Amino acid sequence: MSTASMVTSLVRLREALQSVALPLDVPHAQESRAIRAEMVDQLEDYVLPRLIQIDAPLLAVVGGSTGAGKSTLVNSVVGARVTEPGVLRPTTRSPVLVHNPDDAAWFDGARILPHLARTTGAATSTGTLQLVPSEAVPPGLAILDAPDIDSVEEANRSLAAELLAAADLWLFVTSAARYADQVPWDFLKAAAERSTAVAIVLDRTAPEAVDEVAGHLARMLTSRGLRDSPLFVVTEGAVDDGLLAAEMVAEVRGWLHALASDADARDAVVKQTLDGAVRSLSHRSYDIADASAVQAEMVARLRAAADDAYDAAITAVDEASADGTLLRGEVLARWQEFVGTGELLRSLETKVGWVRDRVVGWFRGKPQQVERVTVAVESGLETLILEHAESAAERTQAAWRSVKAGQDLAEDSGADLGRASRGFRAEAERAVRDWQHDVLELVRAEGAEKRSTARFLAFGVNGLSVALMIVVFAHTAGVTGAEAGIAGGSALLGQKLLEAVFGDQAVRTLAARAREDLNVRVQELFDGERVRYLDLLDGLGVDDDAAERLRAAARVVDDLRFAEAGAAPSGESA
Ligand SMILES: Nc1nc2c(ncn2[C@@H]2O[C@H](COP(=O)(O)OP(=O)(O)OP(=O)(O)O)[C@@H](O)[C@H]2O)c(=O)[nH]1
Ligand SMILES: [Mg+2]
Repeated sequence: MSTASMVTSLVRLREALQSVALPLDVPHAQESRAIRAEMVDQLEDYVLPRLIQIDAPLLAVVGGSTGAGKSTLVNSVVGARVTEPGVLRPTTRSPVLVHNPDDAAWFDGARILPHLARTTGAATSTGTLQLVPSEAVPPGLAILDAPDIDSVEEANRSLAAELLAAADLWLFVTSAARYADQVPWDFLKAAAERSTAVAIVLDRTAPEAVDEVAGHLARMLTSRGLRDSPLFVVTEGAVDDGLLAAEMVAEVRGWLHALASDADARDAVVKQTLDGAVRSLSHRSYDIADASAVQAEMVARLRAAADDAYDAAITAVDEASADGTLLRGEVLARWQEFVGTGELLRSLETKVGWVRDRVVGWFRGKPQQVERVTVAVESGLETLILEHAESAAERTQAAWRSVKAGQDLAEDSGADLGRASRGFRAEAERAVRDWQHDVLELVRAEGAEKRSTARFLAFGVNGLSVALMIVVFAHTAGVTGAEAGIAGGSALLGQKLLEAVFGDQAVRTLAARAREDLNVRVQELFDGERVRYLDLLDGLGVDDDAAERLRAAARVVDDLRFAEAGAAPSGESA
């Protein structure tokens, strides 16, 4: 294998893993986050440093249940009191790494376990790694005494897991009393799945129980895929100043020393663990990619809920502002007050000259009535917009609350997302007034060339503007025909009035433009509301492409693994 390309591909895999955002509490998200963190740690703690420096000493991590005798075993194997055993459980909190003084350079830097601060004195914190140089450890081998894996202390447990993930070799210590416990077997199962090199030490076992216990343990190892792991027995013996008699640990010690001195055997152990770790990282990457896709789907679903609600609100206001809905109540009453019911209409249908005379005088006297129509239109439109803003917020919130991820997101935002936003009423008022101003300007511009005409002057910009608004409100209602009723009749009157001044083609264009202006303003208003939800989703940093990037990165790793397997078959296929 080209180490350089494998390193590159694993660095990319790590980046792809880190760029996956898993913020939403969809099912299994918690688990996926933990796995991802573990994977990134393993890449940094072990896989990358090991690949880059394949000659580094073999690191044997001594792990197992509390009180199994790990620290005592390490001292006994080394032949010196390098780590503190104890009566109080758990004893070992800060990991102790014993190495030959010549190998110091491999460990005092941040090559492996970069998150742990190095210390050479006794340490009691889980955040430090105590380094102990000792001539009693052969060059090429380092032994790490880890905290217990089944600790009552969470920090101990997770540190133990991280240390085991950084091991070339697990020296798994168990005792006659503890060997059937669940936690150690969960760890051993993970080791078997990853093909991590493991040796088991059955510790603290009474000589008369050795046959029975060791036999049972060996069967358990076989049935759990660890048949090839060496099993050592250390019988319960007298502990003198933290050490067991040398001959009691001679077998373990001999095996470790042989490994240290045999470069091929050592390489085989390192390769087994490293290949297994890489394989498992690539497998788990596909699971994380799936988890990432689930996040993206949830974001899309929540986004669609907001979009559906606000698109529906925009459509509803658009329709209601053109289908005659607004030509009721106050608007209709004020408009009729302004134009009268039938009289003006009849006037408009008769001779033009007569119209001018009648109408001119008639409008001149009604400036306050124009203003009242304007006010009624303003409040009618505002009410319509506000109602739909409220219902869109309610609808979005209800949809978000129907899934836990959405509910959490809404709650964590601290905003009242089930209602229109606080400043919305004022914004809607401003938008409606701005629209009315637009309409006025439209009419003014259209009338610019006709300004001199008596009719334009007579009706005035204000009167013609409200007429145009009324025409807009009946745009799709059909202003003629019996079904249009009073509202239709009133709108028809507005239309006739405008046509008398501008001509019918111009009125159609003006109405279409006024309606379009209103739609744009309504759309902007609702987009401003919708963005409250979209901003929350965008803030999550969930990227649609993250899953595919991660899969692609894992495929590159797989391709390199397969290429290597093809070049030098190792028996391992997937
Ligand atoms: N008699 C006897 N006592 C032992 C033996 N191994 C360990 N002990 C004692 O058991 C206690 C715990 O041993 P440790 O070596 O500290 O156990 P540990 O696995 O490192 O424990 P933690 O660091 O808490 O996970 C100590 O009091 C040891 O002296 C043994 O083989 N025989
Ligand atoms: Mg200990």
